[in-house]
Amino acid sequence: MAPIDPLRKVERLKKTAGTKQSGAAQAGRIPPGQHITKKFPVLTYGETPVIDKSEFRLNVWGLVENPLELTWDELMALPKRSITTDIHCVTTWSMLDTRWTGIPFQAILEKARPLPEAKAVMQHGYGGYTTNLLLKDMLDDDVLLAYEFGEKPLAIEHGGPLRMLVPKLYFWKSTKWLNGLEFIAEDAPGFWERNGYHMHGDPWTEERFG
Ligand SMILES: Nc1nc2c(c(=O)[nH]1)N[C@H]1C(S)=C(S)[C@@H](COP(=O)(O)O)O[C@H]1N2
Ligand SMILES: [Mo]
Repeated sequence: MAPIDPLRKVERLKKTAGTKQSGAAQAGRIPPGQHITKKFPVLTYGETPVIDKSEFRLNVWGLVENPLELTWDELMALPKRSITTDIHCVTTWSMLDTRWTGIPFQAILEKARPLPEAKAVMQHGYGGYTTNLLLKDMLDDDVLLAYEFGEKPLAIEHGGPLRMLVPKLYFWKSTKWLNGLEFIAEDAPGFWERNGYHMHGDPWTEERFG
């Protein structure tokens, strides 16, 4: 499959965003310009990395008191949490009542202890994907390092073994194949943000493009 040119993709999305209608029954749960999908689409830019759990590492670094390099087993020893939530992709699909299990981001914060000057987090994925978030947007208790979807191990195409999940923002803010969390002093653009996507990405105010 030919790689998608990110800028062309953004131009195409700008034309189609907001053109699909949502069912009245679900009004209030579907952000403007979104429609419901039942089948979980796969959206990946580039190759799908295959990560063996024995090789897996999660690195946490930058403005933290205690940088971490966690193996899969060390990660699994942390507290876990299951949630049911809605997810919203900037390409206009939303999925309601998705079921996830993972480690609360809060548990990572407790171990790594960010310094007061840490204002933003750059998520990193195997393969080089990055996306930026303000730390204050990651403090909700539904922000997970997710490893199960629908009570099953997270499928590789959806980011298995581990992905970020930040349900309240567009889904590009949830890095698949997560392997790094970098705490930084100022917000800085990640991959899609450098290619035209919004720095923040709130679906309710349609922060699609920057
Ligand atoms: N590592 C990585 N994470 C990623 C992406 C990607 O290409 N690589 N795509 C993002 C985008 S644009 C979306 S919409 C969601 C898609 O997740 P899904 O494939 O599980 O639906 O993952 C996000 N996280
Ligand atoms: Mo996306």
